[in-house]
Amino acid sequence: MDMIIATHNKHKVEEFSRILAPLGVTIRTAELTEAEETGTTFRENAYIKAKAACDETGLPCIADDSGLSVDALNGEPGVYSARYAEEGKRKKTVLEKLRSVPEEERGAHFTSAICCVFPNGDVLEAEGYCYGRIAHECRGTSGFGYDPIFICTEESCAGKTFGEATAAEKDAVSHRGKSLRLFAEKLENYLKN
Ligand code: ITT
Repeated sequence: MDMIIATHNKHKVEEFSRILAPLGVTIRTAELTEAEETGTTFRENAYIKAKAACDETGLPCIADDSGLSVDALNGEPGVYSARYAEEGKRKKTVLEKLRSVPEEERGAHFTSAICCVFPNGDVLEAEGYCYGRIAHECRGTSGFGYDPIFICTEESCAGKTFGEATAAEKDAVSHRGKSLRLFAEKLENYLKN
């Protein structure tokens, strides 16, 4: 099945494509108006993006809203991950704020909320989480966003930052890997009915 992805983030397009392709979903991009993310949760923002794209194209559209929640910062940057500090200074801002925070209090997790809206109004949703801790400095150049400062403690890339992990190692345990695999299962059931 073909599906339009509602995102302006090319890294998400790459991750969606490589995770969903083996599950039988082909991701397509489209020139879309940027929807204003006025929600207070990842789930609300994912719906806002997918619904706006579906209204604009008349096709099934899928969106992800995601972010990094840091325990020692009361869950910040959370839904504001893409707007936290100036572009290029986001990782540094988190590292700076955690400068004197000890190892055992550097816990963090990523969340990915997926929402797919169909032209008939049907909605499919899925969420995924990935746990780890914040490094003391940037490590690795793979991935995007906060990847170089997020040490994943889950199996397959335990101890590496996502910046040091291969794409396959990240996808196996990442928030987006989990949310998209769950989404693909829900889509399969939806298409059967
Ligand atoms: P769209 O809204 O157009 O999809 P965006 O990048 O603005 O693109 P979000 O509003 O969902 O997307 O913000 C997510 C931000 O959280 C993203 O820009 C990164 O800074 C961070 N983030 C999410 N997933 C990540 C991942 O897998 N690795 C590193 N950082 C991630």
